[in-house]
Amino acid sequence: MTALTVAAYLLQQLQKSGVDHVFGVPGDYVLGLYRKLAESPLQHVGTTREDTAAFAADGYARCRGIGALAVTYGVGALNVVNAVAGAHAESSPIVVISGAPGISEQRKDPMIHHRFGPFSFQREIFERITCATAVLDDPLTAFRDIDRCLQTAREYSKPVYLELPRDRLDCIGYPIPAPQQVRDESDAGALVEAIQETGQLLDKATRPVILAGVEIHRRGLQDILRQLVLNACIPVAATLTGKSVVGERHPAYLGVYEGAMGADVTREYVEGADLLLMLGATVNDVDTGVFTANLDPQRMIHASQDQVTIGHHRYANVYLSDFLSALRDAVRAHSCRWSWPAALPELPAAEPGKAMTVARLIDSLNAALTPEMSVVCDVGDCLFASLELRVHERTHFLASAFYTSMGFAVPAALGAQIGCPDLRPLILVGDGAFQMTGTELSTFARLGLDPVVIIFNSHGYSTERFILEGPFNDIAEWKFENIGEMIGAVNGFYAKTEDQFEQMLPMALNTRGRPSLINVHLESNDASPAMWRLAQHLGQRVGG
Ligand SMILES: Cc1ncc(C[n+]2csc(CCOP(=O)(O)OP(=O)(O)O)c2C)c(N)n1
Repeated sequence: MTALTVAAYLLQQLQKSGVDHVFGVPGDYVLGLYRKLAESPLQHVGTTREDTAAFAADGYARCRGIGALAVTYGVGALNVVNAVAGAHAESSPIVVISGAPGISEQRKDPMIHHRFGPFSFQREIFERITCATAVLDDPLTAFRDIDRCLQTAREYSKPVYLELPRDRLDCIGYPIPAPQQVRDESDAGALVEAIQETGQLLDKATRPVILAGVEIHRRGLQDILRQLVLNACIPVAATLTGKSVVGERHPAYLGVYEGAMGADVTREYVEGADLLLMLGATVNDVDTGVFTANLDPQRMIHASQDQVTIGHHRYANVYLSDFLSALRDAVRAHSCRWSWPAALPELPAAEPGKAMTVARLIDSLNAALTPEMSVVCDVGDCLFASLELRVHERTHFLASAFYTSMGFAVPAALGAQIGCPDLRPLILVGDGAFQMTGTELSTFARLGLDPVVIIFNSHGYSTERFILEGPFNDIAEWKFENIGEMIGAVNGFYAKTEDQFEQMLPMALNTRGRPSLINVHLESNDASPAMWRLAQHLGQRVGG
């Protein structure tokens, strides 16, 4: 076996684990690695900022199973903290590689640029927002540390951090085998009993419903879920963070359940179930519509990542994947008759001169969506509006729906389109969020990629306005449609009325090889149906 350097091994193992692209901005502490990257089969994708590199790696990971970025010490690494914390909260496995001053440099404790405290600080910060970290300072253990971190990222579907002192890049490492991480097995007895009890309850139930959540996507269980739904003939709703874990145009699909924020029909169906199977669904304020969900724990089977609870019974060490597979195999196959309308209603013709609304915008996008498109959505009312959007296939809806960091969508879509080039991203983003990271469209333009960006331009931070009105929610009005003049070839459009939008959307969709953007002017007092439902439920605006 030929001897490998630490840098060569890192790049080789990244590629073996499924990474073909590394996002990031260079800097002198990481330049050595960038040189090796340029000589390797991996491709570097330069971004305009480090945080957008991390969002891009996150989008890439959600499509491909793992993503990576490489940044310089201090200024670069600290720039990615929010995006990496988001990937941690959202269970997206990204590998953060930071260059660092050499170990021999660090020994003299010098005041060198980008230093912000003891040299150990940076790793300590990342310790708290990743599931494994390593400083590759010792060639004897570096290979083992690399393997441990990559394995852990996959196993837990969370970010990991690798720090590479610049004088260790070319050190020959040692192939000490990593301690085999044995995947935890479900407790066989508990699994059998959990399946038995579930089967008995299902036999008695007359209106069972599945509520599928984000863990189904992160553990790659969509196919098993689909088979379970079809075998058992149980209709299925998704949570917002789990949106698109089941095909949203299938007749078994009930829509997104989000308490008072979700559509009434979905809410009534889910809350009216006599048995609710919560599969991989997390309980948080987003998925419960700010805790307006009304679900009875006594009529619920809740399978989370490593346990199943049925009423007061808790089956510990029963893993979601094992429970789902066993349940799929245990239920009798039926030929199903779904009572739910599969087809979406026809889009009424645009009324010339009629002001565009959020509701109409979503209806128009529903009519235009194809199975070759993914939807990448930012935070703000576009996220709530997306409840009504029906994407074609599973996992084709990406959002920072739980961590809710503004600025996610444009860069995450970059990673998604590079990671899965067969899917063209439709990016939904508010004017505020676009002002944060929208200039990353420049990278799409440079690479000849062609997302379609829809700016929900409600003239400021309307989600915040809904909670508390004030001048702090006003932002500058940008002519987003002219962005191409500055950042490279972008097809820009401005639409204020239904007919203008109807004319421009096909033009945007028909342009390939460069991004298109439609700046959609919305009235400041307009909002998504989900937002109106919540306001109605709460009776009044908080503090408004
Ligand atoms: C990075 C970040 N900063 C602040 C917030 C708080 N926040 C949530 S929504 C929102 C307004 C978003 O404005 P815009 O993108 O225009 O969408 P809109 O609410 O108008 O639909 C803000 C400031 C956040 N979620 N993320």
